Amino acid sequence: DFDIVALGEPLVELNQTSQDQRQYLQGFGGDTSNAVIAAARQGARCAYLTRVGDDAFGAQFMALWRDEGVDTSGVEVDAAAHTGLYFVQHGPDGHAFSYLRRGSAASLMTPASLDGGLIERARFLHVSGISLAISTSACDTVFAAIARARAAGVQVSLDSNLRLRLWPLDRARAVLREALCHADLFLPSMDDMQHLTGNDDPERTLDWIRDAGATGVVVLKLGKDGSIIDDGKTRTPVAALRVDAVDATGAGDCFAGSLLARRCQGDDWADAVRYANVAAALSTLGYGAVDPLPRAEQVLAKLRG
Ligand code: KDG
Repeated sequence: DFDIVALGEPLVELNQTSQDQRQYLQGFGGDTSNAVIAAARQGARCAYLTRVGDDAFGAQFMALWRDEGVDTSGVEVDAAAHTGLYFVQHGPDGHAFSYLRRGSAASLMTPASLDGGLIERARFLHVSGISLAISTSACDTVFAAIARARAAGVQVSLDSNLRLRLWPLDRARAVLREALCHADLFLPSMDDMQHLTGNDDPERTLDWIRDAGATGVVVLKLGKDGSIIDDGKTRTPVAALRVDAVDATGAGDCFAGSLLARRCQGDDWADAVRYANVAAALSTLGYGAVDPLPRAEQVLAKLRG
C-alpha cells in the first residue's frame, strides 16, 4: 500500500543556470512528480500515475522514479506521443517557464489510465491545477481520480499550481472552484489566489475559499512569509525559514510532498507545515526542481538547528 499516489505530467527540465551564457542544465520537473519525489525523500511510500512517451526522456523518468523508490506500475508508455519539456529562465523578477508540451503523452491520459487500482491503495491522492489544465481528457482523468479516491475513503490533496500559459483564467477559476470542494487538503499559493480572486489579503482569500465550498483543511502559502493553516475553525500562521534562494522552481511541490509525507508519519498540521516550510526553503538552494529536493536528515537537522 501507499502513503501518496500522485497524478499529473512529468516534464523534462532545461534550466538556465547563467544569464549571459546559453547554458541549460538538464533536470526533471512536473509539479506532481516533483511532489511525489519530495515525499519519497521524506520516507513516504509513493506511486505516480502518468503517461510518458516511448523516448529517451520517458526512459530517464522511469529510471528516476525507480531510483527514488516511487512505484511506476501505473505509468503508461505511449508509442505515438512525446514526453513534455520545459525551460526555466531566470531574471530580476524571479523565474519564468516556457513549455514544449502540447500533445504530450501525459495530456492524452484518460480515466481508463486509472484502472490499475493504485489510488484505492493510498492514504492520499495528490493532484494539481496543472494536472487539470493540460487537456480536457487529463482534466476528466483528475476528476475521475478524485471520485475514485473519495469512494475508497482516500484523502484528496489539491495544489492550486495555476499556470496561465496552460488555460484561460476564467476556465481555471471555474475548474479549480469545482475541484477544491472535493479536496480534504487544499494548498493554494497567495500568488495563484490573487489571480483567481483579485484580492491580495490572506484573510479575505481564505474567506473566498470557504465561500467557494472548501470543507477540508486549507494551507495558504505566502512564500517567504510562511503559510496559514485554516482547519475550518481556526487560522494558524506558521513562519518560513529565510534562505538565499538560487532557484525557487518546485519549492511549492516540495512543500506539498513533504507536508503529506509528515502527515502520514503522524505529525499534526502545525508540525507538518513547519517541516514542509523548512523542506521547501532548502529546495531553493540549488538549480532545478528535483536535484535540490532535501532528504529527511537534512530537514530534521535544520529544524533542530
Ligand atoms: O512547480 C514547478 C513546476 O511548475 C515545474 O516543474 C514545471 O510542472 C511544471 C509546469 O507545468 O509548470
